[in-house]
Amino acid sequence: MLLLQFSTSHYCRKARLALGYKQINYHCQNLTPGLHILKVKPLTGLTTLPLLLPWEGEQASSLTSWPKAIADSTAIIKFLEAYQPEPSLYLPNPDQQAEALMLEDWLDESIGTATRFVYYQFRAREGKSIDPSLSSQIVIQVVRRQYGIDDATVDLATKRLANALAELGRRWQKRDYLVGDRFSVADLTAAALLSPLALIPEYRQQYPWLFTKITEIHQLCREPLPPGL
Ligand SMILES: N[C@@H](CCC(=O)N[C@@H](CS)C(=O)NCC(=O)O)C(=O)O
Repeated sequence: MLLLQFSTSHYCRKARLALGYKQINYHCQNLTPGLHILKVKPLTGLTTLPLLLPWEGEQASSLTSWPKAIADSTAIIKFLEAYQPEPSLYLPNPDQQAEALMLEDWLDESIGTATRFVYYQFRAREGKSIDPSLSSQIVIQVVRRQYGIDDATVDLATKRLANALAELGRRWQKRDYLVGDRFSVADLTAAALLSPLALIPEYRQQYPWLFTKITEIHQLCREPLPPGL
């Protein structure tokens, strides 16, 4: 399998965590932001990464009626569950599974975006010294413009993150897992999409339990720890 990715993207990290959890052999190809569109759009019609090419590098006999290219981390996990059901990231109890998928969607659509806003604001300001090179600062400015990251939107994202962390903390501190009594797509998604916060000192100080959890989940999924951990 081949995963097309941006090496620093937290959504691509989510796909890698799922592949690692299932111990599926795969290769990564890192694409250049902007130029990636030339390669990605013809394959799926979308411009976002991650993108999984399940049969790239596999024997021709593996070619089946399964899709040739899968865009979106949620669709990638759904595909991996069908391709290799064990160990499962989905829960056997239908109500708990519905809750896990709802949390995955909330984390993808709301919290992963809020993390991006807070992270790129930090990298442009207090965290500029992490990589003050011109090329890095240009990428940061392009991302800020692309997503409309400014003081007002970061303020909203910061509040959304605080509410999300209160809810996740309440669940994770009560039990080991966000839903049910075993690891699921909900835990994996939270660990991936909140991982950029590991570089921000305020979050490290205020939410130590979060980074313990992110570390444990990366170890479980055999994925190198995110920057800062
Ligand atoms: N819902 C998507 C979000 C993916 C996403 O936002 N990817 C960003 C990188 S973090 C991207 O590819 N941005 C480039 C673009 O939109 O052209 C998923 O879960 O895969």
